[in-house]
Amino acid sequence: MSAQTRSYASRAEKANPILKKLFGLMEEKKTNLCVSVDYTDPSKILDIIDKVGPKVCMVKTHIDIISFSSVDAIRSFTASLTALSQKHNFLIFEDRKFADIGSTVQHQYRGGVYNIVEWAHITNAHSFPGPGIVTGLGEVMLKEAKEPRGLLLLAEMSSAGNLSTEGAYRAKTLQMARDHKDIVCGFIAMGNQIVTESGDDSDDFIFMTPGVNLADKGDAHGQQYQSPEFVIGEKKSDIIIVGRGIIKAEDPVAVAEKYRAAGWEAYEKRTVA
Ligand code: 5BU
Repeated sequence: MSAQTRSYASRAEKANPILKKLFGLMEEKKTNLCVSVDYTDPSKILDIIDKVGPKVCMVKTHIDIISFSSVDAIRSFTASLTALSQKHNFLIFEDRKFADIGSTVQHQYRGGVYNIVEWAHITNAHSFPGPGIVTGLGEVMLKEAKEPRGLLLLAEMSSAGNLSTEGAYRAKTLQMARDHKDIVCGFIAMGNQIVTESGDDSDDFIFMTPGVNLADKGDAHGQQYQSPEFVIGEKKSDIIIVGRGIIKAEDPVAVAEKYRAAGWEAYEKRTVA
């Protein structure tokens, strides 16, 4: 049976620690929704997360777009975010998109002013620097993090004209993931085909898809939107990532519930066991 007709709960059984935790809380909270809270005001971010927290399995951040007044303010924000993730039982995904040689990304991941490895359960990286980016980040994850961490590789992007469809890019990205399953827990991709087209180990990975919106088709800069039904039901992704569809809505909590319900219904329809 292909992975994406299996329940999240059954996939949790043999999963690594971070996916076990994620699949478990998704099933418990009945949500495959990740909200992307792309505000720049830190208090606004924490406020909306406290409200939509019960409806999501994951909160996605761009820590470097937030207007912090000091390094202490960063510390206080990440501490509050961690407290909210415990209160509402969701994972934190810093959408950092690392893209340098292994040695440099190690510093970017653990150091600077953001200390991402300390508070983000999941982060992501481009594959174009080659396997060194995975082993570099992996060393920090496995040797320095106090709790399980996971890395997503960007196999595909949602923006028009992106280069991930060129040549062997996807196949090489997939190979990097297969070679490092203790580090790479999944992909940013438009669906699960990037794995299923060349093997039956899609079960070992989670697939997360940005570019999801119920009202719009895109934006002025090439973003392309699909529906939760299409992404989860047709493309067999596991998690929908929704930003402006929720955070710009008049009633973000009510709209988050709509996305949660749509994503979950599509999951239940495709699930056999
Ligand atoms: P939106 O408001 O739902 O369009 O926001 C989408 C978010 O997902 C935003 O934070 C992007 O940086 C992020 N994203 C994306 O849109 N497309 C991609 O391929 C990747 C990330 Br990777």
